[in-house]
Amino acid sequence: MIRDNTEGIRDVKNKKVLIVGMGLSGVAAARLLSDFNADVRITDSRDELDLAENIMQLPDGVTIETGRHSSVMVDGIDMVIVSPGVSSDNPIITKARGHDIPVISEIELAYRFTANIPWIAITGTNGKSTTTTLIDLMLRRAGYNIITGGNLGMPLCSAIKDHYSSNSKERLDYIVSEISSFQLETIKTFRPHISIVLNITPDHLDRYRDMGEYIRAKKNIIRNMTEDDSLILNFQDPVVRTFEEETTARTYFFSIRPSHDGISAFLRNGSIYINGKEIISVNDMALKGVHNIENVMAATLASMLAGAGLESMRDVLISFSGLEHRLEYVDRIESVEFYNDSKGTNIGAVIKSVESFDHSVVLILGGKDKGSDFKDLIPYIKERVKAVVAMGECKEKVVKQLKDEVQVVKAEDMRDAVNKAFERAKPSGVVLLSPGCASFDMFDSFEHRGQVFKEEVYRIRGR
Ligand code: UMA
Repeated sequence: MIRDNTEGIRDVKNKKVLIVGMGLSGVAAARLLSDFNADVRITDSRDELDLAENIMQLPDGVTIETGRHSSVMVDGIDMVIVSPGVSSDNPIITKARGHDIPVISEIELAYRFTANIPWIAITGTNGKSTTTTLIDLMLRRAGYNIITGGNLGMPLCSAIKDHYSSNSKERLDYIVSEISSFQLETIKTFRPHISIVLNITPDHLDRYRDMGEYIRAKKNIIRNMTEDDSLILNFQDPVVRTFEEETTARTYFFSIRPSHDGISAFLRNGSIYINGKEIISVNDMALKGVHNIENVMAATLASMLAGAGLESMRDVLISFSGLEHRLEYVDRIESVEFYNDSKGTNIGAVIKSVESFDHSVVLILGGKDKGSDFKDLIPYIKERVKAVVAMGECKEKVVKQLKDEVQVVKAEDMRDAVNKAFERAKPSGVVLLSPGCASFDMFDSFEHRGQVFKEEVYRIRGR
């Protein structure tokens, strides 16, 4: 089933490789490739000053281009590594393809170095990071030697380079990886031994022509899986459910509803059951929110398939209360609670977060538009949201789409948004930052946006 990893190493030695994008993935790929004697060039559209820190991390001998992607960079190249944020229709990628030069993602590159180790891959529109982290914790608790990374923040090429550099003789049991649709667009041989598809709802429609194109990218996760591999799917998601028809991998379904035939993990009377056995009562779990029940079912199924014991999984479920910026409880001031869900960058994520509260939510929405339709929020807003505070580049769109359903006020910046939300949430209620948009109009990243939100909440507390 598993190939020898020397194939990956032979693939790059003395090969001329062009990396497009000098962010986390590009720098990590350059460092790994240089260790294995590839001849590396890297190009980024940002200017040199902006990229100073990234350039400092590049190994000696790498040819660097900044401020543009000139087409000569492709000349004489054997392979292109494309960063996830670089679209496939970028002219430099089109030129490489036109010359029959293979274009692969950083994840595919990482896989080629480690195809002798079983990979566990997690994708979906929402819940990927939490599910990936749960599996990481469960497998470590069970005593496995693993590497975890991917879209979560630590590029796999980086983790793999560290593993090789440490000269560790210890065998890796698993590689656990959060995988985005961007990373899946350019896989070729990538074949996870266990895959999870959590859900697929509209996202990144500024990059994809339509939902069909987004779904096709996600579906690449099953492309190379065989009957020796295991696929874990959300039975309640009509798109995800159909993946079963297109794979020979053994399929396991999880469902938030009580069981029927063919469902491996389900919820009954407030407890999670797997293969007919009660695993844990939801009340005993530290993670809250309906969507997290699905994440827990998927992670527990995957960890079981990987061989983790029940006790190590239960320990994690009792203690792990969630990741920063994902429906993170921040503070309670007077009788108003503040939650930071800055990672809620699409409408599906906002819905899941809003559904976690009964009523009296003041929702901070807006940022850099990804082609989202805020009208999809209306049924949930009607039930649970008493006001919306709109901010960022697409605030006028938020106002236009929601003003007939709920009170919508505009905010200039995060301070203004938090102040206005607090005033409207009083005397008691919830202020929820779940923007449904990317952060790059006003912040460096979703983490930065969440941090600024929390600072504004602490500022109110200190008043
Ligand atoms: N760039 C170009 N030309 C372009 C576009 C971008 O040169 O046409 C350059 C930018 O100037 C920048 C670099 O590419 O210097 C950025 O590359 P990137 O956007 O691919 O970002 P990385 O820093 O490599 O981070 C990526 C993921 N980013 C994206 O998918 C946009 C990170 O996911 C991931 O954590 C990281 O690799 C490690 O694997 C972030 C993300 O937002 C969190 N992901 C999306 C999501 O979760 O919704 C998919």
